[in-house]
Amino acid sequence: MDEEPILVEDRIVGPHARYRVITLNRPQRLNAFVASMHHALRAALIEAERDQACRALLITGAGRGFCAGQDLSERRMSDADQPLDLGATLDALYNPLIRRLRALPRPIVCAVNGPAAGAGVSVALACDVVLAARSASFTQAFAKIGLAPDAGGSFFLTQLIGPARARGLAMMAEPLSAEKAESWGLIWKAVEDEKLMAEAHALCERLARGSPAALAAIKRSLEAATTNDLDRQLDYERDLQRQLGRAGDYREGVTAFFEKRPAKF
Ligand code: T3D
Repeated sequence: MDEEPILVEDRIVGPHARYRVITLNRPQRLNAFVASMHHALRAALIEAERDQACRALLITGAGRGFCAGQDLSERRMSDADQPLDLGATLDALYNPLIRRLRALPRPIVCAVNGPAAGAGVSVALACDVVLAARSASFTQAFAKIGLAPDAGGSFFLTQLIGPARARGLAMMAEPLSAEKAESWGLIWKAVEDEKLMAEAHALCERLARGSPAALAAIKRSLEAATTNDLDRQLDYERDLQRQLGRAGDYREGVTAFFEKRPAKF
């Protein structure tokens, strides 16, 4: 397989606004991660952060799958081989990816177009708005290969659906349907298969036309709320709002409200 491990395409929505579509592109292996895919994805995310006109991201998978986590063909061992240090690959590749997705000051939409498994689920859940095709599924596949959820999987599951469901999913390693993922609050929405990409693009276009300052602040604020108590979060919200209130997007938003027109950010 020597295709590009990811495909990157920009969609223009205005003179200074576009969003970037990143497609994981190893369809024969359900877009499982290899080091080259990590490196390409890292470069694309750094570039998206640098580019002020890139106002939103869409992450999806090529072919019939979203992402099957680590490519296990890179992890085959004979009895004679030394044990692998999986902590080292998490440190070097997966954990920086999850941190980067969470810290990126742009909204990230994930379109889960088919099976997501292992760290593939974690990558989806690290995004801001997760849509999934009705035929897609989410599998905490780790237990089947003698591992525990990683790349933030244990954190996202307990945060989003609570410990009881998180334990069941992680221990049984059974696929969770997109519909159940929606009804449990793991994702934003399950969508008819044929409508998934149109809906994901419409969402990105809408976000790319939105206030970059507000969207970046919302992302930071909701991230901070996962660890702050109410007292600290009230202070955090005050400080953010103080910054936003001094910025041009707020001025334009209020002016547009009174002029009864859509705001131009
Ligand atoms: O290692 C480290 O650095 C630590 C980090 C670990 C992070 C992790 O993600 S560990 C977890 C790794 N992932 C898995 O264990 C998932 C394995 N895959 C599956 O459980 C299933 O394939 C799916 C539930 C994702 C989808 O099932 P299904 O029935 O729709 O498809 P399939 O027939 O199983 O797979 C289709 C092909 O993709 C197949 O190849 P073939 O037979 O057509 O040539 C299959 O081998 C390949 N494939 C699927 N997942 C992987 C994979 N090849 C390599 N690695 C995979 N993860």
